Formats: sequence, structure tokens, C-alpha cells
Amino acid sequence: MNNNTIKTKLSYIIEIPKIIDEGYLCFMEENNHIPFSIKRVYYIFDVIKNAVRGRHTHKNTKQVIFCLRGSVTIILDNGKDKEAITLNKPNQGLFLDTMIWHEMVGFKDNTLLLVVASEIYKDDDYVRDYKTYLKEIA
Ligand code: T46
Repeated sequence: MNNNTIKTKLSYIIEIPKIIDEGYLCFMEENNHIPFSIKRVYYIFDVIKNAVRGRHTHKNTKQVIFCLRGSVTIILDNGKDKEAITLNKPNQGLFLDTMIWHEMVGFKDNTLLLVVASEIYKDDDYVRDYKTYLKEIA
């Protein structure tokens, strides 16, 4: 696995290569920069003012969230500690492990997020109720 990571309190940020060539080019590879096989990619954009997204956790899905444009703050919560991480560099992705409660706030105008995920979408992978989450991790 590529070692360009920045430890945070509850997770880590992955720095992917940023190649300067009449502009910038960034890339990521599964099981290399991304610490899992990628089964799904989605993106989030045109988020309305003051939106709060997320507010859930995943039982089996690991993800890495990149902020390709703009800025967003991700609040991580493991049931004991919380941490707010602002993403605003297109070559930095936040690793989101399973069973970490997360909320996305503070979207700047025109923010564009790209997320790579280890699993296909399944509604029953989500825990959306915080009290249930606390019980499940206890
Ligand atoms: C997460 C944070 C970081 C699908 O049908 N397929 C998909 O792959 C996804 C991601 C979502 N959806 C549907 C499910 C909901 O009806 O799109 C709707 C919104 O999904 P969700 O409420 O999960 O969106 P966010 O922005 O609150 O959370 C998203 C990811 O879904 C979630 O996995 O961890 O970004």
C-alpha cells in the first residue's frame, strides 16, 4: 500500500499523486493508494446551502472521500470521540472505515465530492439511527 497518509485522530487522509503537466493530473489505484478493491464510485455536487448530509454509518462499506472542488467538513464520530476534518484539496481523500458515524457539513458553493467505495450500494448496509449505532458498537 502507498504510504502517503496523514494520520488524524479517528482516521487518516490519503494523499494521491499530483502530477504537474500544463495543469494537474491526479490518479488513484485500488489496493494501492486506495486500501481496498473499488466496487462503486459516486459523486455529490450542487449541494444546497446549509445542507447536512451523511448522518449515518456503514456496517461493511469502506470509503475514501475526495473533495475535487470547493470545501466540505466531515465530522467523524466513533461513539466516544469526535473529529471535524475539512477537505479542500483534490489530491487528498479521507478514509472512512466501517462503523464510523459521519456527517458532512459546511459545503462551499460548487463543491464537488468524489467517493470510492468497497461495496455496491445496499440499503441494509446503513445504520441511520444514532442510538442504534451506539448500541451496535457497544
Ligand atoms: C456516505 C457519504 C459520505 C444510491 O442509490 N446509490 C448510491 O451509491 C448512493 C451513495 C446513494 N444512493 C441513494 C440512496 C439515497 O436514496 O441516493 C440517496 C442519497 O444517499 P445518501 O443518503 O446515502 O447520501 P449522503 O450524501 O447522505 O451520503 C453519501 C453516501 O451515500 C454515504 O454512503 O458515506 O455520502
